Amino acid sequence: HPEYQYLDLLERILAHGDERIDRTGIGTRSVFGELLRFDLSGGQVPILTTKRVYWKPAVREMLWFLTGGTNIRDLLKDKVRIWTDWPLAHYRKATGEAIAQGDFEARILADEAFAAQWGDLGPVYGKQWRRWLDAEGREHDQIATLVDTLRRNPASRRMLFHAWNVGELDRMALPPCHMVYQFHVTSRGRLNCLIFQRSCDLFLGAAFNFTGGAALLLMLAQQADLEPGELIWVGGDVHIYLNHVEQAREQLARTPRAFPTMRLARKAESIDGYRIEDFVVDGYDPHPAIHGDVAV
Ligand code: UFP
Repeated sequence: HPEYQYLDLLERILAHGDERIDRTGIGTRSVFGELLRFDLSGGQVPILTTKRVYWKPAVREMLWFLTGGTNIRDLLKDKVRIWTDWPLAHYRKATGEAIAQGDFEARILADEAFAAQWGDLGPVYGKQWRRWLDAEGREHDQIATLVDTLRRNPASRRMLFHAWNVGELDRMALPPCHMVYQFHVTSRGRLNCLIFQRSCDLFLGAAFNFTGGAALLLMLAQQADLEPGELIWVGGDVHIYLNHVEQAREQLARTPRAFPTMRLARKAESIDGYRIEDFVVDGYDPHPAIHGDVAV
């Protein structure tokens, strides 16, 4: 079962990871340089089964990246709360107000000016993917260019998009983790995607990143009239936070079940036309969710 690639990595990090204090102060066990590959050609996607993964928020996040948005307000409208921690921490620090997460989110939703001031994450993924600003002041839509190249010149070795915009890193709430996506089309018309993720919270983040990546691959394949191929994930610093160790052990005690299938119910008019309702996941029968706190 392909999920054992993930579980074996989890186990190896618990057993042999280098233990160190990280930026968040929580501490991690970490390894460097890992590769996992998942074959999507049969319709199955790597939505982990050894714990429930909330795949809809992961897909919604990917759709939000594609809109080019960088404000958490649009995510909150879809009830996706995974990016709130960073603006919330910033707000608390800047104002000294001990506001609860729910109250902060309610204000972001209710008050557009408040959202503009406190809900923006800076030039994160969406901005770089859709409106990378070069030194001459021109904007580059890397996604549109990618779709165009997939259609016109699928043998290209230059099909990628990148979020690590060095000159804008200091304005981002979090520098990109999954920072490069490279694509490859086989002679038989299968679309492969390689994700390079410089830093990976293997217990919480990875499951989301695989799911979002799979959704992206399906959309791009459909737009370019290709069949889904492999999703290849490369991790730089792959770590388990010390406050996730018990949860990881619990997950390791479970046996994976068959991966679900994911398909698109319709072909959107462009890469910008997909909605969450277009994603159909069948046969997802995971073990129960396991909670873990996000390191901010
Ligand atoms: N992280 C992920 N996946 C993501 C994301 C963040 O695993 O999609 F946005 C984790 C990795 C790391 C932390 O634990 O968030 C980012 O911290 P740093 O910038 O110090 O690597």
